Amino acid sequence: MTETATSSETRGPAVGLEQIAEELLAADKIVVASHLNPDGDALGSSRALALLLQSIGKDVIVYNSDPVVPAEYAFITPPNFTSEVPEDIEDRLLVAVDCGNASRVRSEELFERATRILNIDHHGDNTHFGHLNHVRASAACTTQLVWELAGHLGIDEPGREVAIATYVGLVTDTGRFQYSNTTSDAFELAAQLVRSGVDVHDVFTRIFESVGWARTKLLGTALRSAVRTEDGLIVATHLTQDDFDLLGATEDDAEGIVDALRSVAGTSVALFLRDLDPSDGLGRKGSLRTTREDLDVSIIARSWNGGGHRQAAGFNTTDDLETVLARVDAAVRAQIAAS
Ligand SMILES: [Mn+2]
Repeated sequence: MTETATSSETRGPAVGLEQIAEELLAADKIVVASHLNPDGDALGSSRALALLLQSIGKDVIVYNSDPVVPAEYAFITPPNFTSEVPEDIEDRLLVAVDCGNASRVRSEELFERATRILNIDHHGDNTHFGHLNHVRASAACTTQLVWELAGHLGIDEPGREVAIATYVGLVTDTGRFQYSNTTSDAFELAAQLVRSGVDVHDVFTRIFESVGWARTKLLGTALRSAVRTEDGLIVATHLTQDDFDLLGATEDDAEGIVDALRSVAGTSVALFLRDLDPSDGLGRKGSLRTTREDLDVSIIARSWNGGGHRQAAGFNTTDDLETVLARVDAAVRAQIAAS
């Protein structure tokens, strides 16, 4: 197995949320950062944390290397949202949310210039890149941790806006309360959030019932060109830059495709590869999903220096579909043989 970044990136200890709160309370200026191609949990936890900190008088900036919030998440755009590294970054406490490793933020400058880093996350393979790290793999989403943090910050009533942002992270990271991370805690949190004013149907309509035409057609293209191994164990597809250009689709429009592949009967692992905007210089992006408890696709993603959860992981590569599929196929069968 390829060595992970864990040992080289580890900066500090694992701590409880009280210690995270203590540092936040002592800071005047803070920058909250999350991962590129932000999802509901990245944006939800960025927004929830920023609103909480603002409510206790902190000067907060929210950083993301992606300057555009996906349309379905526009309603939870974090306050003071920017893709520029703050000029006064040295004076700001950096808090990374929902990032398994520092490179997920995709700003070397941010991490090089920041003098103090806190890390709040729920990815099991988190590298503990913060000076203080609160990583809880049992949490369904990072917003769950931020919601809990509110109490440690002395905020008993986080309010409706924080509840909505928290709920978005919860409903998206649990696959609408269907993935295996949907514990009784997840439902208890949902109940609390509804009591705090979340309109579940309104959130559903905004996120899941507002699918753009380009996205719908892109899913069609992905399904038409899908392939699978002879025994159906692995289903895979690849979208080229041309596929995106023809439909005027963006990377955000690719969300949900890998889940459609995974839902095919008999599939253990779904693989989705797509070309990224050439100006990004990142080659292709791969996503892996498994429905099996005995498989860990994050290990496979790490062989391309990617990462994620046991059941959902991603990586960047310049390899083509055939090469990627061959490596995934071999790794999956080796894991099955060993289990
Ligand atoms: Mn998450």
